[in-house]
Amino acid sequence: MEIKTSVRTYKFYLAPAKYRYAAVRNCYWVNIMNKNEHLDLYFHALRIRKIEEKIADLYREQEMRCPVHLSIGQEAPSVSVCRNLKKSDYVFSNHRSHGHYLAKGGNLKAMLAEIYGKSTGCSKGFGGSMHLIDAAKGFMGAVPIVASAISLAVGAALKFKMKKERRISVSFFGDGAVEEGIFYESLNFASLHKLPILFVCENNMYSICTPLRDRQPQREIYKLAISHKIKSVQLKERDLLYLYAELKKLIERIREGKGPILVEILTYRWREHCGPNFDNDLGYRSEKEFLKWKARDPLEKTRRLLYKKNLLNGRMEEKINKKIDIEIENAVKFAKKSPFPCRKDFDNRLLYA
Ligand SMILES: Cc1ncc(C[n+]2csc(CCOP(=O)(O)OP(=O)(O)O)c2C)c(N)n1
Ligand SMILES: [Mg+2]
Repeated sequence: MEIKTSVRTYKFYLAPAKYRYAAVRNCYWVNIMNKNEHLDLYFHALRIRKIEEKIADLYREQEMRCPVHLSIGQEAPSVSVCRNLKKSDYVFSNHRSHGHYLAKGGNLKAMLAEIYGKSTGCSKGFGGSMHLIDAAKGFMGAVPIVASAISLAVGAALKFKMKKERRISVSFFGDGAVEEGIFYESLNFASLHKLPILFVCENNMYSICTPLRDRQPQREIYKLAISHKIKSVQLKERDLLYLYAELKKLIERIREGKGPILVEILTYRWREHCGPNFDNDLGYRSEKEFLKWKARDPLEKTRRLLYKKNLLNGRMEEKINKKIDIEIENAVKFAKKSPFPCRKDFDNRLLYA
């Protein structure tokens, strides 16, 4: 029996024990999932990437008048968490929310219309990219005030627990959010009441242009949860199949009523903090660092893995790409031709900034 590891092929039974265990560890997530799950993950991550690349292209036309925080390069956390959730579970998000919204099943047409400020948008054109919501799909909203949605997710988890519902609440936030007090209050409360909540810290090492090392003492973010007696793990961005399998175990544990978990996922934003451009020339991070992370792209790693396992081929890839392209084209057409909110839509509404 031969088991392939990412390093080389071992004759499984002849290999020393330490290599045998490593080989099994490296492969288990490929074996426990079925073919449809593999392709589903790849499809959704690719879809998010292509949608955001389209937004980046169209942004130059200056018809989208709201800021956009793209998650190109960071699709893996969204997909590997949200594809493990049920429609009835809740997701709360931050300013970089497109991936979370789409992976949870949010409506693409309503998202693009919102970014174009149109009345058919998911916030009726009043909110823009940072105020996405699709309550029917359990995406309960994006809030751009850093860390502020963490407490909303805790509130939802409290409701699930009080009503004895087997639903879970998920809070996505960045490494910058752990510098806010509400993060610690939320961990404290969730731990005390053993709430069904998954805290997901997407650590891309930057808060706008300031690196982690200039903002926080040198220690691992996930370990902050230990003092609150919350189980916590750090996951490195590998392929989507691995992340999905790891998160499945964690999410099942929460659903069984075993209390909150904090997961820190190491990731990297490819484009500028806000906007469609690359910004490696600004001087706060280097082209070399960007290229290092780009070479580790979980989406590309997954694609290669699927080819290797004969789960994907050129024809299938062409079909997947075409399906996504057509969907995006239709959604853009819908958003562009939708009307702006009219004067009377402003009556009795709160406006967001
Ligand atoms: C309370 C608050 N402070 C400052 C800001 C301005 N701000 C917007 S995004 C951002 C960076 C957040 O970094 P992080 O949480 O790591 O998320 P990332 O942008 O890296 O995904 C900041 C400081 C804000 N929106 N809210
Ligand atoms: Mg960050």
